[in-house]
Amino acid sequence: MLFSAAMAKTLATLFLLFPACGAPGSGGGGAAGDDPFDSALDADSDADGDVVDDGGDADSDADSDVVDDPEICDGFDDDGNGLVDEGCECEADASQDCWTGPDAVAGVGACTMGTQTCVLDGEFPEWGDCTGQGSPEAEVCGDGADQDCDGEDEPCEIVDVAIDIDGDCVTAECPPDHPFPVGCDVVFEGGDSRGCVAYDPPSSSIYFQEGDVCNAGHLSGTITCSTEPGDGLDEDNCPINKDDPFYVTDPDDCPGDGGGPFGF
Ligand SMILES: [Ca+2]
Ligand SMILES: [Ca+2]
Ligand SMILES: [Ca+2]
Ligand SMILES: [Ca+2]
Repeated sequence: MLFSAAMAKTLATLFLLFPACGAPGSGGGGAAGDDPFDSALDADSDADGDVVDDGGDADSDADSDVVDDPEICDGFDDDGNGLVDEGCECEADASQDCWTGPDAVAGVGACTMGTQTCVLDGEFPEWGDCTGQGSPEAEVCGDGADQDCDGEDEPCEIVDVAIDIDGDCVTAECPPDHPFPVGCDVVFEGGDSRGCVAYDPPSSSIYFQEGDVCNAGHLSGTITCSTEPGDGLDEDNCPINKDDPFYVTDPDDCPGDGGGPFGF
């Protein structure tokens, strides 16, 4: 087939027009093989708003949309191609918050928004990469920070509660949000070799007694409290500083005056 004169003229016109377009990234030079209308940034003018999503996809990109939206100039990656506000106009050196992940967690907890700067690349300025945005991490309970971007700091299942109690024959209480004692680490001040821990699950109270009578003394250390009931307290999970420790469920079974069950 031979080219007609009209076809040849059209091709010549197009050839002259292309280098003048100065597509982003071309540097205006238009090296051989460059296609100024096929940038990865979708800088074309086909008006369909799509970059890679023709046909409406059930995609698996980070924006969690089943069918991607067309890119709009909003600081988000609406079409799920990993680029924010590509094709949008901007003023050189301007900056804005940006986000490429799931919309639901944008700016929540550790998922802080990133920043992108408008850069002059080619003839027109355009938004650069979105950098510095946060991402979800494993939650650390009870530290006041929201690492997994669900909007809250998760309470710890177990907390250590400091105790500092004057006296002997005293009780320590787990707090309402962690009501179940599952351990302790306490020091009795006093001269008796015997110490007694009385705890009956799932009570919130632990009874501590030194010796066989209730005298003035002091108890310090920690009790460990959980959101879930435990099996009880013993030498392994609740050490005390006594050579003769007793672990019972009823305070009346601690060593006492009048010959208790342990012969004191
Ligand atoms: Ca995009
Ligand atoms: Ca956008
Ligand atoms: Ca946390
Ligand atoms: Ca959280």
